[in-house]
Amino acid sequence: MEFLCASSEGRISIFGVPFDATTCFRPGARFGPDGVRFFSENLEDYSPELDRSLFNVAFKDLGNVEVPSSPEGMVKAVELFMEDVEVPVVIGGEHSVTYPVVKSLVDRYGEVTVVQFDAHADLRDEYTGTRFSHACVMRRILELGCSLVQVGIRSGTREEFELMRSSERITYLRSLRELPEFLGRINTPVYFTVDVDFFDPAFAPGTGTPEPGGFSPLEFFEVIYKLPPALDVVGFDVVEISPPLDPSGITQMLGAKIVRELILSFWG
Ligand SMILES: [Mn+2]
Repeated sequence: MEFLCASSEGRISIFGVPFDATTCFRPGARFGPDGVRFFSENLEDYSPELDRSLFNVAFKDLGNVEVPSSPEGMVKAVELFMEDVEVPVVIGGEHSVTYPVVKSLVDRYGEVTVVQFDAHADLRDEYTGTRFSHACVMRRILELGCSLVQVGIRSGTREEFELMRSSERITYLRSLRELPEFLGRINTPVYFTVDVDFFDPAFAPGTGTPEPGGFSPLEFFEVIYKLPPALDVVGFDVVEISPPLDPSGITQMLGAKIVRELILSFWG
């Protein structure tokens, strides 16, 4: 099954990374890519807020990357897959899948600003015996030389929050409303990573590590619509959607709508 309105051409490529081997609490995100594709069938191609349709944007759905169960193997497999991808739209999988995608983009563009919507800082140096855990992904991305903009973070260790406050390459935005103005001052290519636990568990219960006190989909989309039109967006991902924990489907449906609205906002 392909994502709604996918075609055989275009420089934008959707692909899934069905990997959740480092998930510490409740796995299931490996079923995210196919779940989001299934629920995309229930979406309209047309976004009334943007007055744009997916039929007017050429994008492919390349299916899922074949990933081994080791995090190091996953990183290699996704990096290899990225060689044939110009503009990635990635459906996870757990958050660790973001690392090899951003690494490939940094190799290509030299400098990338990563905007992270998430409940968790993901800045641990090591977790459960691996440095490629989903709890370490933003620490690894910092090591690539990226600037990091964190939005919605409300969970982490004291050390992670101290790093957030002291690092010159991390900007922590307390309010969603500050994001458009902040990104208006950025000159580098930008990559967006949306961990679905950024949203309040009331709106997105189908995720492995829910964290109360999050944002609503309406607040998120209103900010996306206000982003500067000249922003050089080189890709995005939606991660941590776990279909086994999402019997009503609303989290997968939210993931599908994020994919549609971000494609239409950035490249429509
Ligand atoms: Mn998270």
